[in-house]
Amino acid sequence: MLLRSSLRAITQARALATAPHLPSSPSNGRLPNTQSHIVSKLQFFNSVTGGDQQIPTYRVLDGLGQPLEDAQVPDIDEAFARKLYENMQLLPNLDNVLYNVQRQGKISFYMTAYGEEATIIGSAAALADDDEHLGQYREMGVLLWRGFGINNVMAQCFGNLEDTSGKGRQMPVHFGSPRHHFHTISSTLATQIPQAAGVGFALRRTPERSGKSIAACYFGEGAASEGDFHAGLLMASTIPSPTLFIARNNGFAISTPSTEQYYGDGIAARGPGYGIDTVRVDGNDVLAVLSAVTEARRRCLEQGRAVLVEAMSYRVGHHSTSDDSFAYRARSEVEDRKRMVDSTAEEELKDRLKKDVMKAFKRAESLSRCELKEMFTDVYGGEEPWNLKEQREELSNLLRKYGNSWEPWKKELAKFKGKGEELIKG
Ligand SMILES: Cc1ncc(C[n+]2csc(CCOP(=O)(O)OP(=O)(O)O)c2C)c(N)n1
Ligand SMILES: [Mg+2]
Repeated sequence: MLLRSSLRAITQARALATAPHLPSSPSNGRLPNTQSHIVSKLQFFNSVTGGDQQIPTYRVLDGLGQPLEDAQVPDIDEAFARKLYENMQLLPNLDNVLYNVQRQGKISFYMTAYGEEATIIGSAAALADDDEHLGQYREMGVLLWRGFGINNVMAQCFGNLEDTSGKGRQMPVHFGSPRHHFHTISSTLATQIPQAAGVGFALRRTPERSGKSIAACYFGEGAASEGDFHAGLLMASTIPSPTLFIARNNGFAISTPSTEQYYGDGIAARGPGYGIDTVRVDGNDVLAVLSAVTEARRRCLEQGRAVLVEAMSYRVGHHSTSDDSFAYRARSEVEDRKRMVDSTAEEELKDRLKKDVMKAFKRAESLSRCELKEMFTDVYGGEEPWNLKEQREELSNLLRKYGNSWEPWKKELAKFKGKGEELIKG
């Protein structure tokens, strides 16, 4: 008796839950907004590819650089291949010099991209030079590919008067260049991800760029643990926009290994959760990255929707010059990986790149910083607010008091164009 009345109550509740305005389909039993099949067998799952399999990793080349059987090698000419190769050599050359320059105390900070050259250059090569780039901080190679030039790289890192990114007001590696469609780096992790979804949407709504340009957003697997990752992907999926998300999974977020960063199948497994076409690629295989990102970009434009690429690599260098990674990983582990990425560049190319980089370094080192007054310019658009006026006045007064008499300040002021005189005079 009790059982019968309970069953009746459940059936009535189910009828109520199935609101009459919902699409009726005999197969889904009027469930809202779903194509899901009805099954009578209780089954849990934990894999987006089925059969408890992980998402595969796409490769074109084997470990020795030979094409895999059945792999489709991208159709590139010799000049393009050479450009790829040169940029993949230039990046570590710049890294070597700037890392050591920081160690000598000549710049305040630096971050290398050792081990991620193929991911960064291969993906840059698959983008159009006017695709909007929203990066994390390890993607200087995209700027190199786009022709930013090593003098500009040096100027930004030294913060000298040729620094077009920010007139010396940003930390090294925080590049920005409207001309190269490279949005200024902000090291607050993952902020670029929802911003990219917005930029992608703006591109879609701009007639002359719609269907032609995408927003390309790079981030690390660590940044993908931030709420902004989820906000960005949800936004790009529900308010469709041609936004290409490129997750650089290099195994570490400073000292946190990726094994502690997620329990699921990496970052790629999250794409289908947002209804986003997704691919995982071997980030050490430049041709695979080139092919995967080319196709991902094509899909972005064709569907006007987001795509996710997860590039698997290994961070060979320390996180930054503020980090000593041998405190949390074995030296031998890094040496093993290093052997895999060791350069086989021709000596002539190596020498040429080294010379070019050293020349740019010497030049950057010899240049003054921007005028000190620039510290207060471009902070806000429009009229200068009272707080900046007050701060400038305070600095001027201090400079008048100590600028020409106290040795440490005199020495520091000598580094600026005009030696701070414009502020002293007021
Ligand atoms: C919001 C925020 N939290 C923490 C940090 C400190 N931080 C800087 S880089 C980093 C690790 C990021 O790792 P990942 O995204 O994997 O990028 P990778 O450095 O490996 O390229 C952390 C935690 C930060 N910059 N911003
Ligand atoms: Mg990482």
